[in-house]
This record gives sequence, C-alpha cells and structure tokens, in this order.
Amino acid sequence: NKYKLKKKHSLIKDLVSPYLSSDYKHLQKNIAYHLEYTLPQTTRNLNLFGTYLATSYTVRDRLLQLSHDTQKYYTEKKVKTACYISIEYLMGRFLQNAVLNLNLEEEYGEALAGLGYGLEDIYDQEQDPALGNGGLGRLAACFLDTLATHNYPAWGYGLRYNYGLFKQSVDVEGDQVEKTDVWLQFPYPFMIENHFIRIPIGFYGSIETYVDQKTKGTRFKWHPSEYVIAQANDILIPGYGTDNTNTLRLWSCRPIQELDFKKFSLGDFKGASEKRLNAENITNVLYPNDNEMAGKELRFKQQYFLVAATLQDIIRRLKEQKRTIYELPDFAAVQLNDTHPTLAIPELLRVLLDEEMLTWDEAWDITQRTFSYTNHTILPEALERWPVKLISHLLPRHMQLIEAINWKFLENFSENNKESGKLRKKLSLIENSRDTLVRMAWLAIVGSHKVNGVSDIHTNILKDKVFKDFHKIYPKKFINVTNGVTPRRWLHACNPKLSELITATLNSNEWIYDLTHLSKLREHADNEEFQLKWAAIKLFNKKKLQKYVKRELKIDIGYKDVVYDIQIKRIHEYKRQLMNIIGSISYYSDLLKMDPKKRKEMPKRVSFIAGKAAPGYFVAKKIIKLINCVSKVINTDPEIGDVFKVIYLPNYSVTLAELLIPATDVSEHISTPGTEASGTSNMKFVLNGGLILGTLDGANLEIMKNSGEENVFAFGITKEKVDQVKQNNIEKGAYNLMDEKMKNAINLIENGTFGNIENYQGLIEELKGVDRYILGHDFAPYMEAMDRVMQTYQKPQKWWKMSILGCAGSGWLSSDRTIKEYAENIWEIKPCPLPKIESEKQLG
Ligand code: CR1
Repeated sequence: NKYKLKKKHSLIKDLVSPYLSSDYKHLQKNIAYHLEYTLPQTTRNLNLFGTYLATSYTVRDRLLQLSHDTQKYYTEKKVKTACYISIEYLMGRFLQNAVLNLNLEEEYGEALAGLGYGLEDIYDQEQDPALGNGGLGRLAACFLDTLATHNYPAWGYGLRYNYGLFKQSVDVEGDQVEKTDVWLQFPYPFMIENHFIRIPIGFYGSIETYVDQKTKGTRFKWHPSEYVIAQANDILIPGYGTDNTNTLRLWSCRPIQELDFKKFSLGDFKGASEKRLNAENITNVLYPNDNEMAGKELRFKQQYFLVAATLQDIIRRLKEQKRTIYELPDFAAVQLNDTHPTLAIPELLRVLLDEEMLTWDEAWDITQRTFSYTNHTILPEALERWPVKLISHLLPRHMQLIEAINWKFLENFSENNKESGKLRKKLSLIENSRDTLVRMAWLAIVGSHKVNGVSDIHTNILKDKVFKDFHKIYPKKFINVTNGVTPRRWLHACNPKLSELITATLNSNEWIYDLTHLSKLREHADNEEFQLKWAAIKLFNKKKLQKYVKRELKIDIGYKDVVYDIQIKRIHEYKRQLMNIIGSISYYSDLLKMDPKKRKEMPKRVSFIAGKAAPGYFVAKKIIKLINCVSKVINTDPEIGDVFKVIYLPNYSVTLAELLIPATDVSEHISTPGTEASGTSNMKFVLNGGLILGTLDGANLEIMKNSGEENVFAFGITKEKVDQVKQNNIEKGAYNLMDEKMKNAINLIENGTFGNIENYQGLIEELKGVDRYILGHDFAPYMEAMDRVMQTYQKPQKWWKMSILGCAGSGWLSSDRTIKEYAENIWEIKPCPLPKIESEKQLG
C-alpha cells in the first residue's frame, strides 16, 4: 500500500512538473488558464484586477508545489520546527514579495507585457492584508521571511480576521475617521482554505473529578459546554533564492453546526443562525490596540481559540510521525509572541495531564521545555492581566491549573518571615487588587525556558525593573534578542534602484541574504561619484512620493533641496508625535518673525507624519487633529510658501511605508527614553540611507553603536535620568520648568491659531501639569538636533557620507541575524535546505 502511494505521488509530480516550468511562455499559459477556468467570466476579468488574480493563482500553484516538497522533506528528516504563535501578522502585500523571492520577476514581467500589462500595475491591485497593528505584527512577518529564506523548518500560527485593522481617513475637521477593512470582499489567492484541517475548540462547562484506576490518584476532565471549529487557512511563505517554503496557518472560527434546523423549521430564523454568528464573531475583528490591553471577553476567547487550535495541530503532526508525546520538546519549539498566546501554557498542561495521562512533573517539564516567551513592551497599560472570574467562567479547568502552577511555584518561597511574604506577593501569578487578576507575563515566565526582550536597553529594563524578582530566581532564563527587519522587503523590493546600486558596487547580490556584506560600502562613503549616484536614487524616490502626495492630497511639494523629514508609527503619547508637532508650531512661529528675505533663503523642509490611533484612544486622536489643523494653517500661509510644510498622510500601512521609507532624508524616533522597547522602522530607514533623529531609546542606541554615533542625530537624556525629571515635574509643575519656546508654541494653540482650544484642552493640561513623557524637558534639545539636521543637509558631502555609513553599518539589523540568535539560543533548530535537485527553478 505504502509503495503504491509513493508511486502515485511521483506520478502526480511528473504530471504537474511541466505545467509548472517557469519560462515566460509557460507563465503566460498558466495565467490564461486561470483567467479562463479559475475566474468566472473571462471577458469581464480581462482587466487589471482579473489579471492580478490570475497571476496570483499561478504564483500560488508554484508555492503549493514547493510547499509540498518542503513538508515532505522536513518529515523525512524528522527535523525540529519552530512554531511562532502570534495574534498579529502584518504581512504587507504578497505578490511582489513572492515573485522576487522565487526569482521570477523577469519572466513574469515578460509574460504580463505580452498580455498588455505592466508588472508594477499588477502588484498595485493587491490589498494589503492588515492583520496586525504595528511593530509586533510586522516583526512576525519579517521573521517568517527570514525563516524561509534561511531554510529553517518553521510554522507561523495566527488568526484569520474577517476584518483587519480599520482603514483611516481624515475629515474636514482634521479628525480620524475609521472604516471597516473588508479585505475578504474579493478572493485573496494567497490564502488557501485547508478543508482537511478542522479542529474542535471547547469553551465554558464543568470539570469532572475521578480516580485513576492505575495510579489511584485523582484525575480531572474538562467537559466544555460549547464547541466551535477552528478552520485552517494557509499562507505559503517563500524564501529568497531557495525552494524551502514554509506555512503561516491562520485559524478562522466556524460553528459546529451551520444552522439550527429545529429553530429554522419553527420559523425562528434569527435563532437558527445565532450559534453560527456567535462562532464567526470570534475571528471577526482584529482588536485595534497597539501597546494596550483590550480587556474584552471576546479578545480572551480569541487568545484561547488561537492557542488551543495551534497546539492540537502541532500534536497531531507529532503523532502523524509516530512519535510520542514525550518527544514534543524535540519536535517543536513554541515561541509566544508577547503574552497574548500565554494560555498555551495551561492548555498544553491540560492536554498532557488530562488527555495524555502524564504525571504533573512530566507534564510541567515538557511544557517548560516547549515554550519560550518574548516580551515586547514595558508600558503598564499593555501588560496583560485577566480577571480570575472571567477565566474561571470561560475555561474552568485552565483556571484550576493556573492556580496549581502558582501554588507549586510559590512553594519554593516560605511564608515564614515578612520579607519572603512580601516576595511571595510580588511573585504570585495571581494579583489581589480590586479584582483578582492573573498576571499573564508572570505565567509566561514561569512556564517558559527562555524569556527575551527585543533590544539591549529593553532587556536590561526587564531584568532590573519589570521582572526583577524573576531575574533573581532564574538569571539564565532572561536573554536579549535585538529585533531585525528583512532586507528583502525593506531594501531589495521597496528600493530597487538602491538594491541595484549596492549589487553593482559590491559586485554580488549576496548582501540580500547576508546583510553583513553591506559593510563593504564603507570604502565608498567618501567617493564623490558614488555619493552622487546614491543621492540621485534618494531624489528619484522622493519624486515618487511627491507624485503620490500630489495625487492623493492635492499638495504640491518640491523634492530637490527639500529635506523630507518623516515620523511614521502608531500615534501614542510615549512616541511623542505631540513634541514633533509642537516643534513645527515653534518653527513656524520663528519663520513668521523672520525678515522675509532671510526666510526665503532658509533650507526647505517637509515634515511628514503618518500613523493610526486606536479608535478608543482619545488623546491620540486629539494629537491627529492637532497635526491636521496645524498643517492646514502652515501649508496655506502665503508668507511661508514652500519653505516649510507639515503633511499628515492618512491610512498608514505596510504598503505606504514601502513608499515613504526609501524617500526619507531624516526620520524621527523620539520616544521618551525607556519606553520604546525597540522600534523596527528606525532600522528600515537606516537601511535605505535615511538618517535618524532620535532619543537614547530602544534600538536607536544599537544603531548608534553599529553605524557610528557621529552618523545619528541623537539628543536628550539617558533613561536613568528620566525618573528625576518626572519627579521635578511633579514637585515644581511641568509648566514652570518648560522651555520658553515651547511655552510660546503652546500659547499659539491656546489663542486659537489652530482652531477651537477646547479640542486641545486635555493635551495642554497634561503638558503643563505632570508632563509624564517629559516633552517640556526634551523640547530644546530636540529643536537643537533638528537644527543640526538642517545645517548638515547643506553640506551634501557630509550628509551623503553619513547616509552611506549608516547603511554600511546596518548589516546586523537584518532579521536573519535575529532569527539565527533565536534558532541557536532558544529554539535549538537547524536549517534544513531542500536538496537542489528538486528545484523547479532548475527544471525551468
Ligand atoms: C514595541 O512597542 C517593538 C515591537 C516589536 C512593540 C516596539 O518598540 O519594536 O513591539 N510592542 O518588538 C508591542 O506591540 C504589545 O507590544
């Protein structure tokens, strides 16, 4: 039987192989095939969008074959896999990335040209699947690209939300308007519903206690009272220049029963669909909060749904390989991306104890060896704590297990004296505040064998402050793994001209998968001819952005001799977009006071800001409004003309970032020291020759170390001094300590220059009162640093040298380096490249 099956496999492979060869004629045939047979109504689909769909189906065909080969090979080799569980993935558009990674850009270009379409226009048809909020989800996407590129056996696990992150527009008043992101309205060819993978997930119910006849010990069994189905939807992840193709599996929630026929027959049509709607609700919407806990029951359900489905899937694959449950830690390394998937810990424990009948010690040992946890933030409002009451209701057995874990853990710390009593309270997984709450980060630490922060400074804060007591107990458990970004999307794909120049200069494209090669650019940093080429590419990219701004916002800006200054990220008080805009007000006021002749000669700057605010984050929304109102006043002031502009770009997304980052001269990363865990866009800017105007925070510090301090416009105090400044603010009142220029700018807001002051009352009161993020204190150094930026830009040779050296020092910023560290220091997994013989590229 086995022999027959093998024969069948190879027969089918032989049959499809010629279909999948990759010369452009074949691609064209494949595209025509899909136009004709996959999409209904060819004639109507013979347009850009239809052709985009058909093209995507041909890419998907290729990926499917590579993925089959990959899975087969991994299984044969019995490799250990990394399983990355994340409630968010911010993948960005797929088609261009896949075509580039498959190294088929030329062939597709030719094939489509023959049909009368340009590749770029086809790429442009794709929606940007926004299944994440910000850095955390984008990091996960970069990791997937690296894992495939470097042939690591890996799976991504997440949720397939019906509606992604809201679409943002700005109304005439300058306010953010949110619209549902109906991204599944049209087919999305890169996501493949896998009908064979359907997993039941329970909720609620009761716990049965019984005596195990063998051991005479007490055993428990959870009887959920409600079930839903987790349906797998697979996105195949190609690597660059390799056949290895991994899978991102996204779960969507289906009802156990589509329709209640009894209710339907009785005429209760609404009731008949109620269960279906309730189930679908679980994966309906991505919670739009970044760095903030939502605290809603439905979100908690999402979290459990994600981990329960994922663990069942992993264990099913383990057993398919005829391996025992004891081998789980050698079969899969499961990474918890922040605390959102922490319920995986009690869930695995439950499976091992109640279903696999292991002893506690065995089960706990396997659990700890399987999981590791990454912390992404120290902001208190983001640290997840869930009410015991809610957990007990939704997942009674899990709550019981969390209590047991806590009890066993605290056993090690005696209750006898006052000191250790205090310590027990601090260490307890369950916090007794007004509500009794489970501290998810504590649970994640105790249940994992490794815990990591995402930059040097962040990990040190975890060790010294946030998780101090745990660090004392488990000093070896805590390690740093500084974030990174994939150079494929964030240089090679988004900045093709720079990519070409680098390849030509280094005489090799090896840098695309080994970014350390960029260091060889150092020798060219002073070379005038090279500088000119480098600068010309920046100008080209600025022009592209200029066109976009004209088309979308009807604003005319120059691009030559204009500094493009950009701050793009989620709007958050700690990221201090407010300081940026107050800086612009202050600069505007200085310009107005200037002699008109001198003003005209001032170096020109456009300040771009983009980023969404969580719909419930009132303060952040007011900041957006202020930016828009300031922008309106400045941009329409005839006195200012083209010397200075402030532009807010709506609907920030991965796709927009791909346009903005290559076009940036200087980018702002100006968080209060100690608040931005890492930041990853800072890395992308440096990679694209953008300079950084930044505080001594997150990965900025490591960029300074690697690209040279002299190549970064750094300003402000170290994190150690922040507490003292905050204390001074509290004691003396922030307004009394505030810089005069900032006072003036605030004055302009208060006297109505930018519209009704009532809109900004809250913002101003905070700045004048406590000023938690110490804008007042940092304002003068910030303005001084911006001044340095503008001065330096007037010296092209110096500027471009800094730009080139920044890029040359960014080899370590690659997520390839990051993943190598995870693989070696946490997961203990190894690359497993497919033998080249099977390569369909070689066949083609
Ligand atoms: C951090 O704020 C970091 C990313 C990725 C974010 C940002 O500084 O670069 O994670 N944290 O590590 C986050 O989203 C929930 O926390």
